[in-house]
Amino acid sequence: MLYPLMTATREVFDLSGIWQFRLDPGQGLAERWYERPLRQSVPMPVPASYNELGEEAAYREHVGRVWYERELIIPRRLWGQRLVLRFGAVAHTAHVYLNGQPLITHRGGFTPFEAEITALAQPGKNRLTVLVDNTLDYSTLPVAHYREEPLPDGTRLISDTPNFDFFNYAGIHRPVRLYTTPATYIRDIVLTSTLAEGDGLVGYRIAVEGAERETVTVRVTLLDAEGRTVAAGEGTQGQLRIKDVHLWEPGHPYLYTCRVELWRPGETSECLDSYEEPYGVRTVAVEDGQFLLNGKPFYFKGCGKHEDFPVHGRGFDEAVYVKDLSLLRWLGANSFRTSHYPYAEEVMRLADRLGLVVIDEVPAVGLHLNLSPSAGPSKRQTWRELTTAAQHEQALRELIARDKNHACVVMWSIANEPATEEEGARAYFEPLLHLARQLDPQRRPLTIALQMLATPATDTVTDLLDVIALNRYYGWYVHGGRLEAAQALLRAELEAWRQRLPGKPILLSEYGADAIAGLHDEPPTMFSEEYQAALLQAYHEVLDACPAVIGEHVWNFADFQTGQSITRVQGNRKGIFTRERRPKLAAHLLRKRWRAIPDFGYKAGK
Ligand code: BDP
Repeated sequence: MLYPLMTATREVFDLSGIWQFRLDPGQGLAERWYERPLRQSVPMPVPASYNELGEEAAYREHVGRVWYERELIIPRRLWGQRLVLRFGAVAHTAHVYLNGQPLITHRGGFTPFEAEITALAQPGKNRLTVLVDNTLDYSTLPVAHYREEPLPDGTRLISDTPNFDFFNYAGIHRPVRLYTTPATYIRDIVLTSTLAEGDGLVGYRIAVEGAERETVTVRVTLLDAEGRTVAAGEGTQGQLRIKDVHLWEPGHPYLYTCRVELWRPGETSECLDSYEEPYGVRTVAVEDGQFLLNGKPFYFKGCGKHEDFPVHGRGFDEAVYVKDLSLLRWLGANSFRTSHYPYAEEVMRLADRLGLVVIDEVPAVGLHLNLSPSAGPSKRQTWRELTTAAQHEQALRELIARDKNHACVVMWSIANEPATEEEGARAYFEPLLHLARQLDPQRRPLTIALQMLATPATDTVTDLLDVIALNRYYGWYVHGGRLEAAQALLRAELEAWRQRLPGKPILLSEYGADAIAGLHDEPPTMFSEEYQAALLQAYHEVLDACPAVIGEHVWNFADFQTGQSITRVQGNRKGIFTRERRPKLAAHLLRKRWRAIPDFGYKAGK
C-alpha cells in the first residue's frame, strides 16, 4: 500500500483538525446517528486519543463506541479523478459513513485503510462520520478480557481489561487524508535488492489499476540522493543495476528514490500518473549465528518503545517522533522495536532517513491466558480459548503490505509474549510464519519475543524462527532486588538456548526495571534510579560474555501509561527517560556503553 504523497499527478488533503465527537451510551447505531448531523457533540482533535481529553472518568475508562464527524468540502475541479479517503489508523474498529451511507469498515487499530469515495461524494459539502469502537476481546489483536457483570445495586459493570501492559488508548489516532489519483493509476510498488560485486540489483514490480492499464507504459527510474538518474527501465517488472551502489545502513542512511511513471502511448510531455518511493539498498540475512546487514555482523543497541505521550495518548505527533529518534541517536542506539504494534508510517519514513534499524511488530500481544495476575490459579488453555488467528493473519498481511519497502525494517516480530510453551502454539504459529515468508518480497528474518515461561525446555515454536528474542526480568519479577541471582539465571538460560538451538542468534528484546525518576538509594533498591542502572549493568556483563547474543533492547525507552493496577504507579516506569523524555541515570549509563559499541563486528573474536 502506497503512502499518500503529493506528486505532479496526485493531490493530498489533510483532514486533521477539530472534529465533532460524542460518546455513545449504547443507542447510536440503533438510532442511526450517521444519518443526520451529530447532536450534543463536543470538539475533539483528530488525530489523537480521546481518553485524556475529558475530565470525566467516562472518557478515560470508556468501553464501546464513540462517534466522530466533520464536514468534508470537496472542490468541484477534482471530479474526474479518483477520490480516496485514507485513515492512517483508527483504534480499534472503524465504521465510516459518507453522507449517511456506509463506506468502509476496518478492524485493527494500527494499520491504514482506505476507500474510494467517488460514487458517494458530491462536489461541495459532504458529511463524514466515523463510528469508532475500542472494544477488545479474545478474537482481537491485542487481546483483552471483556466482561459484563451485575453489581449489587442492580447496575451493570462493563470492563475490558487489557491482557497487555499499556493503556488501551482509542480514537482516530493517525492522519485522515483525502487524496486523488488519475483513473488509471499506480496501485503498488514492490522493491527488493541483491548485491553483485559492488553493484546493487534492484528488483521492481509495479501494480497498475484502471481502464488504461493494458495500454500504458510503466517507466521506472532510480535517482541518487542528488537527483541524478542512476538506472532506468520499462515494464511492470524488472531489475535495475546501480553501479557502485551506496548501501543503506546505520551511520550511512543513503536513500535512492524510485520514480514510477505511467505514460500513454505516443505521449511525451505529461505522464498519466507518477509516484516517488524513497528506497535504501541493503541486504539482511541470518547466517552462522549472526545477524548480517550488508553482509556484516550487526549488533542491535536500542529499546522497545511505545507510541505514548501525555494529553494525546497514542495520537500522531511528529514532534515526539523526531524527539524520540533524536534521543535514540543521542544514546548511541542503532535500533528499536515497534513494541507492541505497528507505528505510524511517518516514523518508518523517519527511521529510513536517519538510519535507525527497526524490528517491526504486529499488534499480537496478550496471547497468553496464564500470565497476568488476573489469570487465576486454574490453568487455562490459551490456544483453545483465543480466536485471534484470522485477525492475526489480517494484521500480518496489512503490516507487510505497508512496510515491505522500508530499508529500516530488518525483521518482523510476529508476536510479543505468546504462550509458546502451551499446547496448540506450534499449530497456531506455523501457518503465520509460512505466510509471512510468502508475503515479504525481501524475505526478512522472523522472530517472536518470548516471555519467561517460554524456556529452552518448554518453548515449542522458536526452532521455526530465525532469531531467538527473549524478554527477561530476572532481578525484577523474578528474584527482585537480587542482581547476583539475576546474572546466574540469565547466564544459565542463554547457555541452555545455545544447547537447544545451536547457531541461532539471541536478541535480548526486553530487560529492565521500574525506576521512579528522582528516587535514589545506595545500595540500590528496587524502584530507585540506581537499581535500574545497576540491573542493566549486571545484564550487560552477561550479554558481553555470550557470543550468541546479537543485541540488547532495553525495556522501555520512556515511561508510559497503562491501565490502573496495584503494580503500576500512573503507568509503567521502566523508561530510561520519563514520559516527558527527561533522562534517568540509566540513560547516561547506556549512552556511555552504546557509544563505545560499534554497529558492526562487536562480538568478533569473542
Ligand atoms: C513484558 C511485556 C511488556 C511489559 C513488560 C513489563 O512485553 O509489554 O510492559 O513486560 O512488565 O512482559 O514492564
